[in-house]
Amino acid sequence: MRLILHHWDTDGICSAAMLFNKDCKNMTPKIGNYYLEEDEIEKIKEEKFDEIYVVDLALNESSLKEIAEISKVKVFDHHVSKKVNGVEYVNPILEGKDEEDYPSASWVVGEFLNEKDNLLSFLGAVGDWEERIKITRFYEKLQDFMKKANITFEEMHEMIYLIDSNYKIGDKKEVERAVSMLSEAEDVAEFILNNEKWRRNRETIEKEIEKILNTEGKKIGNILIKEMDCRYNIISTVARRLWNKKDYVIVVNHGYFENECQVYVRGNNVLHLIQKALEHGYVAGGKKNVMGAIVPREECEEFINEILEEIK
Ligand SMILES: [Mn+2]
Repeated sequence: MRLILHHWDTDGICSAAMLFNKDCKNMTPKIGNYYLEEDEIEKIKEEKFDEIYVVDLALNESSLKEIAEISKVKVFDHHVSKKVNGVEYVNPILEGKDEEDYPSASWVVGEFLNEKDNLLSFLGAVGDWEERIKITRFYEKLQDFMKKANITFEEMHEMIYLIDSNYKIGDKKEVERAVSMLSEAEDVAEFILNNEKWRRNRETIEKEIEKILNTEGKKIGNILIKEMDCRYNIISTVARRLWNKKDYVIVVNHGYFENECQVYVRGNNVLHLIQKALEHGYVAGGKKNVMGAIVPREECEEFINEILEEIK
């Protein structure tokens, strides 16, 4: 039996669905965690898997080391990460390939399985890049596919929103179920677009986001600060919608974790902020335009002040 450990977003779910068969089980970490908790490791130990695939998941080094001691581990990914000894990697980015040629884990998996011409493989890429995929050289491939499959970009986008509604609403079980369902669906597009449960999720989330966008934020110079108290994992969506693509926006959610705050910053270059968060020992990550960090409640205010000092 093989375990597929995957990210909870569209790319993670689609990549896992492509790799899934009847000899697999799949699992996502607790949503929001980029590591495995003690009981999750125990569970993996008990099941005595022959092999573990880690898919589109930037798992922290110590979790990866722990599961590598339990079983053979193969990582399918497109994130930059530090290699762990004894783990096998299918990650062209680590071999120096360009992210425009490997925009998602699903595309990496598609190449591995020789199934690139697959809706799931493209969905992962659109999920990770959204509109920005249009300014990459990958877009030509996507356009060819959409034309052949008779699917519009808006429909692709809609599918992503529906798949992602599961993690945003915090339904880990449904995230996990989605993998086998997508892998077994006869018409994947139809299955996603007509999924009643996912559509209801989407409405709930959309209402919540609207509510947050309509509350007043705080402005310090050009920096917008928005605080929220929401039990859904929608902070990245809120931050993206608030960002005007030139100034900084800081979003803090007090309501998702019990003892920590989620902190998101969007700006033209926030790499130095990721570095800062990591120096504090926080679970943090991101890309050039976005930083996400999980900050202990009592350190949150101070960390925000530190960010402000850094960027204003
Ligand atoms: Mn991804």
